[in-house]
Amino acid sequence: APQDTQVPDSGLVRVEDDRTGMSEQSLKRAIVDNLHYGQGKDNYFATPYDYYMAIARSMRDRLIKRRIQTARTHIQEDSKVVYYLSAEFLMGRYTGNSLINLGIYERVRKVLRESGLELDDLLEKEHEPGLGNGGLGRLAACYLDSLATLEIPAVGYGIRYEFGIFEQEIRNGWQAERPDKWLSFGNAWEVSLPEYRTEVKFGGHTESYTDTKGRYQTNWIPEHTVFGIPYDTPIPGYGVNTVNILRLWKAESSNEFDLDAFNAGDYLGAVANKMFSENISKVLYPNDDTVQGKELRLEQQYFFVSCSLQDIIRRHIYHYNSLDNLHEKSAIQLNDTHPSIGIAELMRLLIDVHQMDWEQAWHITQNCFAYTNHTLLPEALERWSVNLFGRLLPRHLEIIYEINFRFLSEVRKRYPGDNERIARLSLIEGEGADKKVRMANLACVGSRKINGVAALHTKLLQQDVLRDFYELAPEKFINKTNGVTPRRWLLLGNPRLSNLITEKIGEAWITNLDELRKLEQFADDPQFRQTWREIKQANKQDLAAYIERKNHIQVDTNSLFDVQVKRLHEYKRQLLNVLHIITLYNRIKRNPNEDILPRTFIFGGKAAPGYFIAKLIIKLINSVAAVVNDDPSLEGRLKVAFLSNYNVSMSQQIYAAAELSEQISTAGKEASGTGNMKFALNGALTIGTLDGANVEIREEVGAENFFLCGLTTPEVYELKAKGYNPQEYYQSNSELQEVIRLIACGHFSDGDSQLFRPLLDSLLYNDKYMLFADYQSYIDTQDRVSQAYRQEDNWTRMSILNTARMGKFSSDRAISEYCKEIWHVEPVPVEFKEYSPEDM
Ligand code: Z57
Repeated sequence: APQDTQVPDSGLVRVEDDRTGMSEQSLKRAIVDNLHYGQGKDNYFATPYDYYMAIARSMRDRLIKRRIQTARTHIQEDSKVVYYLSAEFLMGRYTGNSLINLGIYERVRKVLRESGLELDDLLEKEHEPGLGNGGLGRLAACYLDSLATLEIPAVGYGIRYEFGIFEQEIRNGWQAERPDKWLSFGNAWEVSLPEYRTEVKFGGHTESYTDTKGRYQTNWIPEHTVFGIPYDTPIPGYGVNTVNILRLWKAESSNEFDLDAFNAGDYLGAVANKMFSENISKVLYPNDDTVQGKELRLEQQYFFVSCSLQDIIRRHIYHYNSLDNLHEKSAIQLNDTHPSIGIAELMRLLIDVHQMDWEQAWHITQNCFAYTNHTLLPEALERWSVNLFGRLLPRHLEIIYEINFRFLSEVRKRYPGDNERIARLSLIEGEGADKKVRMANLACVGSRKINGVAALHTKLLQQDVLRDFYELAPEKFINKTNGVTPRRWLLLGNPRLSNLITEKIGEAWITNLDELRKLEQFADDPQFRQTWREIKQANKQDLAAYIERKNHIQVDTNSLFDVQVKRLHEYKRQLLNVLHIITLYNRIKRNPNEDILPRTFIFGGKAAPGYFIAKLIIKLINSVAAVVNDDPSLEGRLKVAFLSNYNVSMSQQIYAAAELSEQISTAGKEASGTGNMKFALNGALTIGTLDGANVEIREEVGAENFFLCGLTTPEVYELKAKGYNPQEYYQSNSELQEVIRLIACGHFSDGDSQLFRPLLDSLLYNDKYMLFADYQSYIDTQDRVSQAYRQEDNWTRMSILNTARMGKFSSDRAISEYCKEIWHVEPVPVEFKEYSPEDM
């Protein structure tokens, strides 16, 4: 063969280097390469979006190389793997986070600057993946970051929704929803793997038969089948070579199914069926902390769980050629009850498909699964009607009945004759036509461990919601207080503060958040305090500019930035915050010279589209804003801004600029909260009730650095038991009366006294979340906040101490506890090997 002397053999090295290299030169070449061959543009034609795509692809290349080595290492070492099953992953933008975790954010910024491009502007072109509602979905995202950073083999499994959480617009003060078309300009981060498509059955009936070995078997003959196509996104750890994956399933119609209809000549019918199948992964249900018992939702849950378990089994058999040790090599975490159908599905796969006997299958299943509960609200507990369930998943209903029969036989032995207890423990609730499958009970029975998400929440689970299960198997219960990733929530979101911290104490805090304690020594250093304040001030200015641009409201950056951002829900009590704003408004109106601390009240959050009261609260906030912001007699002392379409990207900027964090849920209602942690990490002080993780935040930062208000959980229970009457509080509080009357007379609604009636009626005559009971305590505490803010030096000191003492709330701490106490998995370090010709 002729020698190829024309081509210099360093050409091969250059291609490889462009995809993995970390030098300025190779990064620059990589971006140009991806711009040309990924986007088909040069610098004349390229838009900022093209540049964003080129940067994203350049990072993806680097991660894919490490992903391949991670996967190889996990197989070579027979590693146990964590599978995190979640209907939601609220990831936020990937690209900035990848730059951070690869450790080349500054370098890429410099490279781009040399060509007149601003990295931060380009990163804003990424359409945020909003495949979650709120806390639960964001927690899953933080946990994936920590799993990779701790070098734990892990896969996140979920649904590739075509439409994520809706985009919120404010029209005339009201929330309006628009679909989130996040995929319409392509997704640089995902890789589809059609060869791993997985079939999922729905409907039909079951038949039993005796196989050739004389064993009793069941066959499920479905009414139709759907394919799941996996889409992988790499999840890099910080400063390590481990790259895990998030595997999301997209529903596609199965060909066999279509063919029948096509062959029968029913072309349009076949296409309609195709659309039916593909509906499954179409849209995220926009409810947080409540359930909407819709058939499509159960289809979604079963669809992604079945795909994921089949995927786990496929890879396990390929590796070990047996399922006997499945539970020794897999830990499957159920993120709430949404994936809990997995318990019945794993039983079905082991028994019907892999011919295992019941006892062994049950042993494996119980030892694979663990269940995280995220709520105490009764309206958030999933219960599916047996009717619907049996129609959609006939085989699973049989399996659930069998699990229940065996479980209740054991319960009866332990508590003979205690029929009420047996009825409460049963996986099936009620009688006759409205029988329900209780998914939390299924999750408890089928799991080895059950955890709550904050100390108080776990205690209340044991005493209340899951009391019978706790009495039956106390060793299953364990607390795992939530945590948040310091990479996104400090390093990426607050570069000014991160730089200061690193300057002072080095960078170890990034992966060991307890290191922040070293900041305590500077809490009394005037120079440090000054810098600390200047940073908050600069972040406030950035946010003020955003508010000016979006809401056309001018805010005073010397005012206290008082922030409540979270989903709209009555139990979170945004309305109590509004009552305080109106209280201050009335005080100024009563006495124009009253010495009131200037405040900017910032709100953000989405209401479930069908949650009328939550939407009316948004309308009220905007109506109060319209009156307050324009009133010259206030001399700019009070401003209210509702920021529309609150999402992960926006929240990063808000936490960095916040000074007061509103965490005022009715005690006993918020399971944990995680926003509370992000605020304090960024130096905001908390005004909060003794609820969820607030209790532990206060313990860590010290009571003197936390503004406590409201009833405690036992006080709430007592008051409820003796018969809570909001009128008692109302009649004896003139300031509260003044507030309510002002809303009632239409002051904030152009004289319309009916508009806010539903809110006022619910407060005056029911007040389920006890706003009136906590009103005075909240107002008094807010007055203390105002005084404290005026002692600038001491406020700064408290702010520094809040950040310094947030170590516990790193998701790295939470995940290492899960690893040791629930999953029994160990880190598996991954080596980075450059490309070599043997890779072929
Ligand atoms: C959700 O975001 C949470 C609980 C739920 O049951 C559902 Br559904 C969605 C939240 C809790 O309300 C928060 O208190 C908690 O911090 C978060 O889950 C993560 O655990």
